[in-house]
Amino acid sequence: MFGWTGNILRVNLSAKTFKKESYNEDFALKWVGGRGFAAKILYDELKPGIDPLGPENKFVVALGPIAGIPAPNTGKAVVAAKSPLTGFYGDGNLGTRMSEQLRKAGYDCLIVEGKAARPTLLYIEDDKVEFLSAEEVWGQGTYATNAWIYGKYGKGVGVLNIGQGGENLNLYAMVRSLEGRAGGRPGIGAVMGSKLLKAIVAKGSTPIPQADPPAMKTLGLGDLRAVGELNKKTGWSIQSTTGVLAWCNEVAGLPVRNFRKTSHPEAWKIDGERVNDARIATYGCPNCTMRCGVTIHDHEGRESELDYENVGLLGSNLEIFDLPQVGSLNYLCDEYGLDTMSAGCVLSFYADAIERGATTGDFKFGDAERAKELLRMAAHREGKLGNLLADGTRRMARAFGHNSEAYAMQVKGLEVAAYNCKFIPGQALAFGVAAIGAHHREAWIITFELKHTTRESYGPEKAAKVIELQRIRGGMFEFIVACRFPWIELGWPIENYPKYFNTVTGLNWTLDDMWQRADRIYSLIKLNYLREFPGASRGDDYPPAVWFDPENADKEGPIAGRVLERDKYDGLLQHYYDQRGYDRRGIPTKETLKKLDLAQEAAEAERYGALT
Ligand code: PTT
Ligand code: SF4
Repeated sequence: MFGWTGNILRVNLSAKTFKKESYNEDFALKWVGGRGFAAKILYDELKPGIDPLGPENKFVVALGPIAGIPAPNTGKAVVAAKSPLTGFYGDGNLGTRMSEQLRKAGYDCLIVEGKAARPTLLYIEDDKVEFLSAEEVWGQGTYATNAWIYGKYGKGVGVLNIGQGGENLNLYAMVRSLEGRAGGRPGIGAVMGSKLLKAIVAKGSTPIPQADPPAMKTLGLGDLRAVGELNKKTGWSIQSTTGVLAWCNEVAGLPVRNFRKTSHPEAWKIDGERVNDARIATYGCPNCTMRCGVTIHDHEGRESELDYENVGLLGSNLEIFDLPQVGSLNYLCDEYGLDTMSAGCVLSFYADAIERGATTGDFKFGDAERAKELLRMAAHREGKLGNLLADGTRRMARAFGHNSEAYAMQVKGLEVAAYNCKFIPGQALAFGVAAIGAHHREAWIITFELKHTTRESYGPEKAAKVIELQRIRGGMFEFIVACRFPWIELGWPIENYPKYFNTVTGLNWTLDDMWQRADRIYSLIKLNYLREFPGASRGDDYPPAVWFDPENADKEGPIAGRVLERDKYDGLLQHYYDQRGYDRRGIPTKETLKKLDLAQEAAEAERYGALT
């Protein structure tokens, strides 16, 4: 077997034991790696109903066949667990040298079980595993923790760590890497915190097994250079992801005032041009010649790395149009290890709920200083309010009542990304049916929808596009494990990815082989959801109710008077189910499960009444 090490490292923090386990070729070919490995392992090993913050939950780091190989943008890793925010499978994908170092240590996957007795740093070096004290940095943010680790081990190691948010079990706490990236939106950092696992460091010395190393070296290094050239030519990295803000504002798709409005005259103050003007440095993940991270000085003079999602949800959505202040909120999320996207939605929901009279409080849209205090309180679960804010919008809405769930911007418990779908049906569907809740990772259909189709359409072509993107974005890139940006932002041909995969593994897969695995993994995550929530219905695949509310329509601008239409959305959802081979409740049919080779997993789900 080439491309896979064939090994999983299983660590038990309670017993301070570890085991090198091997897996066979059938497992590798069926689940490939990354999200595929994580979803399968967690499905098989976790009983439905367990407490995500209890020792029975497992924290998984999973890599894929091309992760860590010098080739375009392979410096990524998947982190996964049962999510404390959504109650079912959750994951994230972040830039980290772990991708290479864990594989060089001999493992494609790490499973962490149990709970440590004291704050722990898990150190992995080839066959050695050590359970070291992290008490010195417990209570500290990710910047100090990264500096401490850097001081001990230098820069060549793979590092994942958490901040105070993860330690205090904030339900949208993230995992952060030494490279400053963050992943695991649905509270995967809180799962690390629940295990008193402050950090993981990995270092390896064995080359990753490859079918044809010289061919891969020539191909990978040549393509890294070519992607770098293409990037220079397109100029994409000048604004990077923050370039999206001006476009969203123009097409009435920007979140403003808890998604009440879709554009704002002051949006230009925080757009990509302003971010580039304020740029002080450029960041990149390992094996990347695009380097999309842009840092600016925040209000307090610290260096803060901005992406579109962060600016949209901590900026326009809170009506904060002061870039350094947005930088400060972003910095605090990184420092505490909170997901900027959920944090932005939590704060905007809180301001909205106060304004609409569902609760009382002293926070208003536009108040950056109070927003900073609220983030601190949420990260530390300070007092009643801190606890409330740490639980995410769905639980907050349940606590507030007064029909506030209608404008809590989440699907399946995960807060929506920075695209205001008041009248963008395809993107609304993409959020509704995204595997782990309302993440744009799965299907970012908005540009296709607004550039190549009409906003009015709820036709089958949009359902088909969502599935196509789910296969590519939520599928292939998540199981071979590479960053999707060369493809999506520079138009780097998608056919290159099976080429890298085949050169590393010695196989001969086509894109269709990739899509087959993508569909299997997507449906396995669906089974995981159904097993956790038997009786789930198509209503679970709806976006927030406020997007259907005529009272919430824009009063002026390109979509004045328009919102999503419920009966038409329902029709679009049905197109999606039909094309996926799911029944009217959104449950995969027996034939579909058989076709996807999920019969054994389906039988398991059936025991919990998930398919009836
Ligand atoms: C991702 C999500 C995103 S998606 C952003 S900005 W984006 C936010 N980044 C955060 C951050 O930073 N700090 C923080 N405290 N919270 C944050 N929350 C948000 O997290 C990310 C890039 C980006 S920037 C995107 S779109 C692409 N995502 C990829 C993906 O998901 N898969 C893949 N194979 N390739 C991808 N390439 C791009 O990577 P989550 P990252 Mg993160 C600081 O993982 O949980 O999915 O959350 O991944 O390495 O930080 O890079 O406009
Ligand atoms: Fe990381 Fe950006 Fe490069 Fe992707 S394009 S690997 S997110 S720096």
